[in-house]
Amino acid sequence: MISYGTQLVFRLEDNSGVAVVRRAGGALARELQFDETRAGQLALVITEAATNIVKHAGHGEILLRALHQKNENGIEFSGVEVIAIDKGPGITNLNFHMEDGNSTVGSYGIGLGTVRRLSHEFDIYSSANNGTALWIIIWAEAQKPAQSLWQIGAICVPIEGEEVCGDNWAIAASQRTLTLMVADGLGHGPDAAIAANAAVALVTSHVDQTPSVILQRAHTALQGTRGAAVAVSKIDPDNTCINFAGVGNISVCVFYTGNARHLLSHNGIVGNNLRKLQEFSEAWDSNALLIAHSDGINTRWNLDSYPYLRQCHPGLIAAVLYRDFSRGRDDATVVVVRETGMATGETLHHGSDL
Ligand SMILES: [Mn+2]
Repeated sequence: MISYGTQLVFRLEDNSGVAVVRRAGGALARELQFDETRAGQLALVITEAATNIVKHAGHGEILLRALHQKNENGIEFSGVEVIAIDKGPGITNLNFHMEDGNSTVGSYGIGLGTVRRLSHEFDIYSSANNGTALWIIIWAEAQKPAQSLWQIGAICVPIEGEEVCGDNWAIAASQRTLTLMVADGLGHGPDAAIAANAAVALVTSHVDQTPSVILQRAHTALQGTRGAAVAVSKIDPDNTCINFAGVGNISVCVFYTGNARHLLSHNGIVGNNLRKLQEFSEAWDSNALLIAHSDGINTRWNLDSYPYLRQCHPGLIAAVLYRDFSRGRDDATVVVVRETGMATGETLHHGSDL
């Protein structure tokens, strides 16, 4: 299971922002002890992504964070996740631009084909007039860690102007079950973060408990804090079910082939006012997709209006939903989970038939 560092957000408005995000990537590479070659590759990839945003879309965002993953033999991998999003014109001939040497920015850029070649994980979603989203991981090591049972994508960013995020999320695996919590501390800023962090800290230590027990523990742990909206989902693929308990405004939805189910949270504030605690169970299958988000994301999104996005890596799905539905006046969190085994990453996904 991957562990995720704090996501850093860079809002790009002009070329001066490109250097800022490149330097931040350099700092992450040093922290994670990337060798010179890998650090250089990360810098190239970030520069290309950031330059493309400024050049083609005018503005957009780059999100960076450190990743850590231990494999079965206890060997630790460190990597950097790069997400680049814009609402620009989109790339009209994705296949052409994915070929090595075909640059989208004329003679200076390295081109998307090179970005893909330098990245261990790469997925892109672009649609005409609706922008481009890019999701990349570069590991410090030559080889990437072995694929785990779960594919996870997550965005968790503070409202503009705040240093810390008042939302938080955590994922923990026990055998083949996966427990996910999304928590939104009341309001935003440091006090909201204290509440959200106290809630998500329980996930690893309570990974064998049911969602309702975890929620009850969170209620106790959050006494004296501002309180939070908290939703806990536990996916059990062997028993083809997902168990769920939530209090407050966290939206959780499971998508199946052809239909979807919203999981119901009760009103209340964990740590303050837990009126009703109820656990629900829904079906899970190996093609299902879980999407959970805080109320910093508008609920009016519809996956059907994004052709092929469902097949993309969850990191890309989270990025597109954040890009298009972030309310902009609250912290925003989206977590997307699916089982591995679906073909992703190696095919190109177009948002429209260009
Ligand atoms: Mn909120």
